[in-house]
Amino acid sequence: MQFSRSDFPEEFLFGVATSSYQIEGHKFGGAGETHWDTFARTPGNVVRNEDGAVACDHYHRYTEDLDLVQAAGFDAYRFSTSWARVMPEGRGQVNQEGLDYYDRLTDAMLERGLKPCATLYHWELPSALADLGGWTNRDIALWFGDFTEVVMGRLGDRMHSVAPINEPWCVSWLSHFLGQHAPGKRDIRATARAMHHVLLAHGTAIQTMRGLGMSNLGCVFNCEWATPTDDTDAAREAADLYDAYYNRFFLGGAFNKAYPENLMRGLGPHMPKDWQEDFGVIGEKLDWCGINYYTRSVIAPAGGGWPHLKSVEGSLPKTQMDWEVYPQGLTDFIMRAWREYSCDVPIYITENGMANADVIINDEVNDSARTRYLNQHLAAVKAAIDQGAPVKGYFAWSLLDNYEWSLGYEKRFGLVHVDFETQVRTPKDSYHRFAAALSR
Ligand code: IFM
Repeated sequence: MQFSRSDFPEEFLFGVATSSYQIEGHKFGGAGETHWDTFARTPGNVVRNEDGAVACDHYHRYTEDLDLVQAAGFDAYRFSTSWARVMPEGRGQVNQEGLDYYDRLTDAMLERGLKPCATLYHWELPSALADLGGWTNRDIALWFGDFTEVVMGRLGDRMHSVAPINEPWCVSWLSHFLGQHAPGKRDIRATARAMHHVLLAHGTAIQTMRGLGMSNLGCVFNCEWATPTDDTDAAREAADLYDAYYNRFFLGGAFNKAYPENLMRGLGPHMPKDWQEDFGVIGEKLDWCGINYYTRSVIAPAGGGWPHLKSVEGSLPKTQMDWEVYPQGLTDFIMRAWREYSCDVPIYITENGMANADVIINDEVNDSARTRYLNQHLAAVKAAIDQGAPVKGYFAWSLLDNYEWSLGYEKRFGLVHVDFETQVRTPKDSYHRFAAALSR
């Protein structure tokens, strides 16, 4: 690594991130069925129809995994809680086994000196709630508030930080407009509702946690830089609209209590009734802003229906996901979030990393491409800090190779290699280099 801990401000947190469905093994511990289980079982949705039934078996191996986090010298561990593990039907009865598991997990972090950074929802919606319309049903905000109360009523006294929902764009647009994630809808009315309700649920959860006396509450946005394909007005407008529904809708709703006008021209007719009246809840004051950053998209105008745009192939080097490596976008997003949205509250990079076709040779994984990617993006964070941005931490995605949603187990994002047959963990070269950098 080209950096050391001392290159960053004294209190700067370094961590790794994971999520429940991607690593735990959903079939263990009495968890209820989720929309990802059935989405994965439906042909054509997920590579080889793979699901999270076993994943990395973190449910049983969490102490071994947290030992790896501690041994590398990380300060914090970002994890998520599975709604269906805690409340198998999404409402009503609590699965004590599930709640006990998160209780043990939390204590195991604290015993290792790791700060627990929770995300309440990272995509596995209980099927019983999906049956009721899931994110398109306004009541989801209330159901989510109840779930928040149950989980944080038990864990809240030991959390370092909490975000209600991971990546609202993925929960709504990716899953209801593009149909690439569960529930696999492609419907503009469903999309508009899901986009608004995901923010309403976010605000409701923040209010619930404030009611429990909790602090250090934030939101985790996935941000993707939109570059116009050329210098024409049409390309610039297309990129601006992409930026509006990917980035500005969510940042703007949560921090500025407003949605982008160019987006509302197309989406407005499909929004739920009286949506403007919900900003009091959606815009609940936050203590920090989380940015997940991986790549940019190059955007061109296109025919067909609204939004009349498409992503086109860019010219930069790409990762195993086919995502362009564009570290400048991270600096630019931090500066923009700071100036236009989060202002004086701390910014955390809550996810950043790359998938790579890693293989074990002689018990080692040489993933120099990942080390290079991490170096470039940490330099991008540093550049923003040097310009005055209040960035207070960085979490690498991910600790372990895991279930990459519709791409199954093929794409490897981990600092630690996982053999999904034997569950053997092998720290990659990037893990060792990160550990060395943190010790300096
Ligand atoms: O694996 C995902 C994670 O669940 C959310 N953020 C992006 C990661 C890589 O695609």
